[in-house]
Amino acid sequence: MSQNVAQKLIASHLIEGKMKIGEEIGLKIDQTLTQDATGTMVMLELEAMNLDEAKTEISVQYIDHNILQNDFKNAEDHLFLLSACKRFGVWYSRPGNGVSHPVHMERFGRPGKTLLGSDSHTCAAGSMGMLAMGAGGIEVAAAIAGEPFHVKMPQIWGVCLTGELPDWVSAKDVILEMLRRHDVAGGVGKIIEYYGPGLTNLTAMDRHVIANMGAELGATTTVFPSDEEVKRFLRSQRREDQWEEILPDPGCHYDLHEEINLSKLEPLIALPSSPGKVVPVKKVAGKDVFQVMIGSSANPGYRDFSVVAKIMEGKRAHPRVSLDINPTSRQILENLARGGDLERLILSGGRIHQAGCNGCIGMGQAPANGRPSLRTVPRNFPGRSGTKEDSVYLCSPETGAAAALTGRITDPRDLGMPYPRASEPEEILVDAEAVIPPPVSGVSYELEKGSNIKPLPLFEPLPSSLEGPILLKLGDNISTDEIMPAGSKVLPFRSNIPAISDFVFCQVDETYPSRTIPCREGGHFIVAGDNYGQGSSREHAAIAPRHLGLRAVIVKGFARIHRANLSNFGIVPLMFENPADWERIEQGDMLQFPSIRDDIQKGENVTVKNITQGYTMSAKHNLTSRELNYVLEGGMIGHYRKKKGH
Ligand code: MIC
Repeated sequence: MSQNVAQKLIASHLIEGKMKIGEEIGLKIDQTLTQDATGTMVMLELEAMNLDEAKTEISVQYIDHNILQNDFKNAEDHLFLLSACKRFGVWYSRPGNGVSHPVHMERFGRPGKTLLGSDSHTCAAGSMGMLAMGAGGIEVAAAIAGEPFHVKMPQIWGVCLTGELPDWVSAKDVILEMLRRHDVAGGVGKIIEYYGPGLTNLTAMDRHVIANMGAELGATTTVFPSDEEVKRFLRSQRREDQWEEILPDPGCHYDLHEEINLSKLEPLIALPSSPGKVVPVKKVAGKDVFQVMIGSSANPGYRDFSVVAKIMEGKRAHPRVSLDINPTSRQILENLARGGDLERLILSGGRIHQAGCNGCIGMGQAPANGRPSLRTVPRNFPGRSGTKEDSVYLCSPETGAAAALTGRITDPRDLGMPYPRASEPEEILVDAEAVIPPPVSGVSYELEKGSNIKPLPLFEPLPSSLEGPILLKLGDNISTDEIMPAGSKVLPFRSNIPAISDFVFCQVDETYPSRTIPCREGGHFIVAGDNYGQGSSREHAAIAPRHLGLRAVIVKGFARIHRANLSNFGIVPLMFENPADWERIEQGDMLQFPSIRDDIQKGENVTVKNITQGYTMSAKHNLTSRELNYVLEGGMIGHYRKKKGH
């Protein structure tokens, strides 16, 4: 039977279940990726699992998020991660090497392989014909330990690209167009597969831009075929021998269809504060701009910096604009230096930062309150920049450069200059030594735990009944940046759950952590609307609230990774049987779940009594038998240790 690329990748890694839409499947994982902000927990989880050595083909630990070293914490965490890499047989990408996603593509990405990463943008590697997915840290830990990764079989959404991108329009505008059409939940339960004649002029790094922000659509992942362009990319990285052709079979079937005529696209921009609020740049042109940030995993390529350098060449950034340049990999920085673009960026007033995520997650570069900041990053959830009242727009490097020059939001086509079409040089410098391989196996290494590393919390099993108050009632599309903020102040506590818990929901309601004090033992609840927990893979958005006594969340709908994180740490993920119940339930209401354990164990809907308002309602859980065990046993670690007899 003819198959599309996604089906081929799934079929070749299927070890549990059937490829029936909505049914749980178990996939063999070949490669893993962890970054420092999620990796410390992953390594503690591997320790708790008693792992001796990684069972994957390749596992890589990147240091890219926590790279501002305000005090000892981040530096100590990095040393811990280095020791863990030696202990578990994992590659170590040191600080300054760059963002995990482009570096992984340069050094390790391989068509036909599966990649699981503790970062929601792991899907970027779909650009090279991989099945690459983001997941919570503990699922990545399990994959490193050789366990399959479980996910519901998604629908495959074929997006046919035709035509060719016009001048001043680039890959970012393609994914912004998808977000304009489908908004932030449009990809939930789907794999997006791009195909068609329009692919010819999209480089592997352009495809990375599009695949990366599939996460913003909520998609399980995005895949591109592994074609001649992927071969060229691997050749440029001196890894052509790792290329394998993977194309959709002629006449293959897609569950859903879409077409984008690239020739018809125009420069687009996402307004504050959602990646889904996309409009043409010309609609908001003229607004004053105070910061332009170039870089991040959403626009990581050599081209993305080079085009800005060429637009800015011989000119200076507008006096009120801070032009922040965040190179995404050491290798790209080396090549920009060799080709002269780095000099052009410096001369145009650019502020050159180290290679890494930096301001994308508020690790520095926070903008002024309410002052528009145009960024080529993937997301602009409220407060994510580190400034509570921020005003962040998402755009292409071309649109960013135009604003840097004029000081206003500007359609780059109005710059009145020829389009400086930038591309990667044929021969690039390849920095194959930057990532440190694991030592030969057989030697045992100690974990170096600095004082910032606190023990992994273990939670008790679910009791037969629960009673407590609703401490928060929230609306639709609550992001994990709102649940568990990032930023330079909070991120250093990623390996210290008691300390990071003080920041839970601080963007939304600063009183939440203190209001949990009387109900940490007995438990409390949160209700919310649709697409709850969109955005990142950070399991801290589940572990920290659980530490504060959160026992169940009732929503209209969940984002995939966050829902899994909740059950992985023993929080019951529930959905209103009747979504209209969200309207009448109030913050402060006392809820009782008289038989929650029994209801879940029997696979039945959960009975919820609203004691304050005097009514009873029903909530669905849709837990698979695997997830059900995690919830009953207080989380995945408890279950894993029981299974292994620890
Ligand atoms: C993000 O872009 O939100 C992050 C920071 O990379 C997260 C990971 C994290 O919170 O550590 C992600 O995308 O998963």
